[in-house]
Amino acid sequence: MASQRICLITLVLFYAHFANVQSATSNSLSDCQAVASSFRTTINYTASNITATTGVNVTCSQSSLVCPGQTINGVCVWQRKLSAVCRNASGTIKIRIQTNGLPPRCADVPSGTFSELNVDFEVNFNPSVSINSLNQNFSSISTLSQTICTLTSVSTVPSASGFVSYGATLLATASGVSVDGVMIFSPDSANNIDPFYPPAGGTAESVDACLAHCQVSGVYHYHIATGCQVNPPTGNVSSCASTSACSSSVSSYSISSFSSYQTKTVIGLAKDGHVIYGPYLSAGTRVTSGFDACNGMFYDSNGNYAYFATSTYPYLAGCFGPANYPSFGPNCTTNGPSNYTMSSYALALLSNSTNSSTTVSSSNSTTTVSSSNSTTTTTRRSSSMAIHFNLNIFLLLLTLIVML
Ligand SMILES: *[C@@H]1O[C@H](CO)[C@@H](O)[C@H](O)[C@H]1NC(C)=O
Ligand SMILES: *[C@@H]1O[C@H](CO)[C@@H](O)[C@H](O)[C@H]1NC(C)=O
Ligand SMILES: *[C@@H]1O[C@H](CO)[C@@H](O)[C@H](O)[C@H]1NC(C)=O
Ligand SMILES: *[C@@H]1O[C@H](CO)[C@@H](O)[C@H](O)[C@H]1NC(C)=O
Ligand SMILES: *[C@@H]1O[C@H](CO)[C@@H](O)[C@H](O)[C@H]1NC(C)=O
Ligand SMILES: *[C@@H]1O[C@H](CO)[C@@H](O)[C@H](O)[C@H]1NC(C)=O
Ligand SMILES: *[C@@H]1O[C@H](CO)[C@@H](O)[C@H](O)[C@H]1NC(C)=O
Ligand SMILES: *[C@@H]1O[C@H](CO)[C@@H](O)[C@H](O)[C@H]1NC(C)=O
Ligand SMILES: *[C@@H]1O[C@H](CO)[C@@H](O)[C@H](O)[C@H]1NC(C)=O
Ligand SMILES: *[C@@H]1O[C@H](CO)[C@@H](O)[C@H](O)[C@H]1NC(C)=O
Ligand SMILES: *[C@@H]1O[C@H](CO)[C@@H](O)[C@H](O)[C@H]1NC(C)=O
Ligand SMILES: CC(=O)N[C@H]1CO[C@H](CO)[C@@H](O)[C@@H]1O
Repeated sequence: MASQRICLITLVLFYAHFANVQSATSNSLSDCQAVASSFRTTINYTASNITATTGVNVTCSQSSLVCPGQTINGVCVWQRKLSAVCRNASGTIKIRIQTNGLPPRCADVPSGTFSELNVDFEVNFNPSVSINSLNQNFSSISTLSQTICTLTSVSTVPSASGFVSYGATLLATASGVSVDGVMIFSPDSANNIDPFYPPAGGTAESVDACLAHCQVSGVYHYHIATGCQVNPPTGNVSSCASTSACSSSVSSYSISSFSSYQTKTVIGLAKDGHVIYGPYLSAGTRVTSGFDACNGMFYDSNGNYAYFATSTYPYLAGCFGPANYPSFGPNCTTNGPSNYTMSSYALALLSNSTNSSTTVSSSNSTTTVSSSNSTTTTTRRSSSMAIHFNLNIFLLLLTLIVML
């Protein structure tokens, strides 16, 4: 009986210690490496020049397509080159992505230019952000549309992300890089409208069945998620127009292409250092709400923030968040949300900090998250967690000894 009571007391202490541990964003070196390992890299170091490295050959025997490499006996051969490396820069974990932008599969590019790129940037990995300190706060359809519906608005990355570009390719219209090395662009077409569901008077753009296409200077890119990112098809890739499920609804096709990946799946990294996930938050649970006007979401109680693939415009990342949750949507699409709602995590983070006198741990946790300089605070929290953990192990062992 006594030992049972002690056990109960220990459990209460165990819980209390963990309840006191303040939440922290997952941006340790190993968190970064886990995301980096989702990239289909061809080298595991940072190259001085990614384009000059030896890549991995990709062959495509499809005829009448633009070839970004050389055509040998009617077969197009190119090398894809991709690196994703994490490092600890004096306590701040950074991720460096280098890619030549070429895909690990056939790409149906029927005409125009298809170029090898030299993309190379480094950014703070999953930097801490706060619902109380928004990067975007849209007050009208007009201000929302001016940002989301402008191709080049992703050229500005929040300074707290520490984004630095080292490559030769300009990234003004890129929002990130896909795990297959292909660029992810702003959700907008060259005409600053939804490329798939344009408003009246606009024209939809054509893509291949992997939902990508080249812009005028030959940069192959995505505007919307596709299962091809995580599972490149072998063999030929046709056009979306000639694939009935794709041509009837690009957005449904995008989501259904993840039928074998109905769990939280890294599909890319945004230029602000936040992860881009596929359409699912967890096994079988698709993200259909909870995202903000940028398409980012606070998705756990630690305050982690990431972009998720949605079936509504802006599909991946429309701007760099966190943003607010307006009661209106952008005007450059016929497939946008008409309003936005906070995730339960966002709500909890908000209410806990709004009322600073509510609880000891809650009031100071969000303050720390919002005031950034994150890695120092994260390290401190991690070590305090370790101390609590050790203390709890000790108490558990003590209980076991008493029980024996
Ligand atoms: C990098 O990859 C090579 C093989 O390509 C492997 O031998 C080496 O151990 C890897 N290095 C690291 C640090 O993973
Ligand atoms: C990188 O390598 C490519 C291919 O070898 C070369 O064309 C380019 O000039 C190099 N860039 C730099 C900055 O050295
Ligand atoms: C890659 O393709 C080139 C032709 O573009 C060829 O010379 C080379 O041997 C191939 N490399 C491998 C490893 O297959
Ligand atoms: C791909 O298309 C080419 C013609 O464009 C054809 O010769 C080849 O057999 C096709 N490959 C596959 C795997 O269907
Ligand atoms: C990162 O670097 C800082 C300072 O240089 C150091 O205190 C910390 O232990 C390092 N973290 C890891 C995970 O190596
Ligand atoms: C967003 O802007 C509104 C005014 O339009 C303001 O009331 C609100 O406090 C702002 N929210 C944040 C988190 O900055
Ligand atoms: C959307 O709103 C912006 C800003 O008010 C305006 O400039 C633009 O013309 C509008 N676009 C459409 C398609 O209505
Ligand atoms: C916020 O407070 C509620 C209770 O008021 C608690 O359940 C929740 O875990 C807290 N969230 C965070 C992120 O601390
Ligand atoms: C929010 O949008 C959903 C559909 O996206 C709609 O069903 C709902 O009525 C809207 N709510 C408000 C308050 O406009
Ligand atoms: C804030 O918390 C205090 C004490 O917990 C409570 O008295 C007060 O009503 C709360 N205020 C709001 C706005 O929730
Ligand atoms: C919260 O942090 C502030 C300074 O950041 C400090 O003055 C205050 O005492 C802290 N509150 C608690 C309850 O730890
Ligand atoms: C100690 C430290 O890293 N301080 C930095 C906190 O972040 C600001 C900008 O957000 C930097 O200017 C400080 O150097």
